[in-house]
Amino acid sequence: MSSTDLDYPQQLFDYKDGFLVSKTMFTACELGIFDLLHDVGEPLSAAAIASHLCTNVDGTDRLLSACVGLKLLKAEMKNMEAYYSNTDVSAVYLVKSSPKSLYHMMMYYSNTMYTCWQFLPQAVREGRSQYERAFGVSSKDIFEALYRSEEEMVTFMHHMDSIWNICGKDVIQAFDLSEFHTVCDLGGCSGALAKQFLSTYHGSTVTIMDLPKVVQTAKKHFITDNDPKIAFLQGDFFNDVIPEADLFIMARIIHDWVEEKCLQLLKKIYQSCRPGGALLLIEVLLNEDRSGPLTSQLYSLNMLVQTEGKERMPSEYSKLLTESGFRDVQVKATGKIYDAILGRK
Ligand code: SAM
Ligand code: ASE
Repeated sequence: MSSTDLDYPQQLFDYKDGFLVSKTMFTACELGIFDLLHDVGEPLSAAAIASHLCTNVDGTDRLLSACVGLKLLKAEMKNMEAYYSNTDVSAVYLVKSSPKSLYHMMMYYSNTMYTCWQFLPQAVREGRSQYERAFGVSSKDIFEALYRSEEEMVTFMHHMDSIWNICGKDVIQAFDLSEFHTVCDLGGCSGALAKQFLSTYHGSTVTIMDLPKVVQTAKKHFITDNDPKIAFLQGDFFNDVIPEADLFIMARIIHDWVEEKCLQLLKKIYQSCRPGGALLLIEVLLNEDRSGPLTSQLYSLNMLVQTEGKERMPSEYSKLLTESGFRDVQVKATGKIYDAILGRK
């Protein structure tokens, strides 16, 4: 820390205001400010925006102004009045109908995660999920709690989907997987990553195995085209048969569970994996020396407040895979949030 930081702790002021920044962006998304400016296609005044959205003019004016400070909106002055429009980043990522929209991710953060994180001190004291305290749902299985209503399940699934439109290609192309034809995506949710896989490896087919109510919700709310290369299988990967495959994909699965359940699941996958086959894990990674990345460190706290899992270091994933029978474990960093780990049978 330089002496100027000690005289004036800007860093701490920025951190303290972090949640004010998040909540401002979430609120602008929730109220539909970016959607309105996109639909209208021309700059609007605060009064016009408030009138369209049925919101208070003064409150809307302050929210718009803060969004300008955050570079989520641009303001231009005409006759002493500000006219607002989307910046490029808002147009691509915050407009709900955009192909790369993060709208649902923002809503999941603003509602579910924000509520859970109010109990971070309790989570650290007790070393366990605060889902029950936050939402009053008690359940042995964290996913039963996570899917406490159909609406919540749809938001969670959209949130899970949205990242793969942005960094799905990077994780799928981290290794050359073209030799694997029969692929099984365990806990593959609505199939966003499976689609990215098939758009790179045309000669393969993917079976997505997920809980029955997730598969039903995927079919009801997410499947727009009937891709013959994608099949859904309803089941519980802990208690039901895992189909045979050349390649198993598990994206953000291992980080949900305690060591013992991870090993139980990985050993079961090894049994269903064809000789010469492989397992691809997709997870955020922690540095071995605990130096970061900050995103992974924060996500590990999120796993504490929401699940029974945690984020891990490459050495921890290598150990889990090796103990389950896999060999030649390779770790590839993509430079984005999620990295890839491959183990072979
Ligand atoms: N792989 C997806 C991704 O990265 O976008 C989804 C990851 S999400 C954190 C975990 C997934 O595992 C959910 O889709 C959940 O329904 C599924 N899941 C949880 N428990 C399961 C079980 N016992 N059997 C099958 N799927 C399960
Ligand atoms: C899970 C992943 C997530 C279970 C609950 C979750 C995420 C949010 N809640 O497996 C996504 C990854 N983490 C973050 C912080 O976005």
